[in-house]
Amino acid sequence: PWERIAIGRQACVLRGFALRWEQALLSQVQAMAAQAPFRHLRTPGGRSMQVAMTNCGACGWYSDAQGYRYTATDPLSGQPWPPMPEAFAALAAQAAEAADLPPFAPNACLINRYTVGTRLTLHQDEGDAQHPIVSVSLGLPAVFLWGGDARADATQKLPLQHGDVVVWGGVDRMRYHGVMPVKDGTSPVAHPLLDGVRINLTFRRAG
Ligand code: MD3
Ligand code: FE
Repeated sequence: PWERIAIGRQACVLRGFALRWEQALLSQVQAMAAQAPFRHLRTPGGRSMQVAMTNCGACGWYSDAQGYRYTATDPLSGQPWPPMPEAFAALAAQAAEAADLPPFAPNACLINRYTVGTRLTLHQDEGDAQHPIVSVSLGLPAVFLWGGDARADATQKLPLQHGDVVVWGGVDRMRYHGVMPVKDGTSPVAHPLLDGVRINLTFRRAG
């Protein structure tokens, strides 16, 4: 009961694709946030990010005054990031397959938390374009901004709902993107983790 919508030559939305993993995703994110709490990272320029973040998997995305990088341990605790649950890796691999992209084995999962009013300004993700990116939306809906290869290129607005998955590979991997300020509303599923928030899981191959 999911639907695939092309948004680029090698990018698509899989509407409702994550719903069969919903309960596993919610309970596992809650468990890992108890170990590696959501926090507001600092940009290299010294600003605190609006989106709160944590990670699971062998490599965690991190940013501070020293710059952006992937770390094996959570700098807050000195402990490894929580391991990537089987269900997460399975969802990411099956989403890449559903998007007709090569086999995908993520080793990094960045977990973004947006409260009402939070946005993510237009940016480009670094990284290895050999590997796709799989992104899962949970909780409050959001409007994704989908641009081109240059910051000044026109952007398209793409509404994303609870359970939607977006996959980007190859030629679409370096496109500019962002998230419009999240509007107040109610999550389609009642869960303490989703109270007034949007959660996004972003799977990557790093290192
Ligand atoms: C599009 N997160 O964490 S999905 C990010 O919804 C990020 O939280 C957004 O942008 C969110 O960097 C958007 C992830 C995403 C990642 C890489 C992309 C979207 C992308 C690469 C190309 C195009
Ligand atoms: Fe991004």
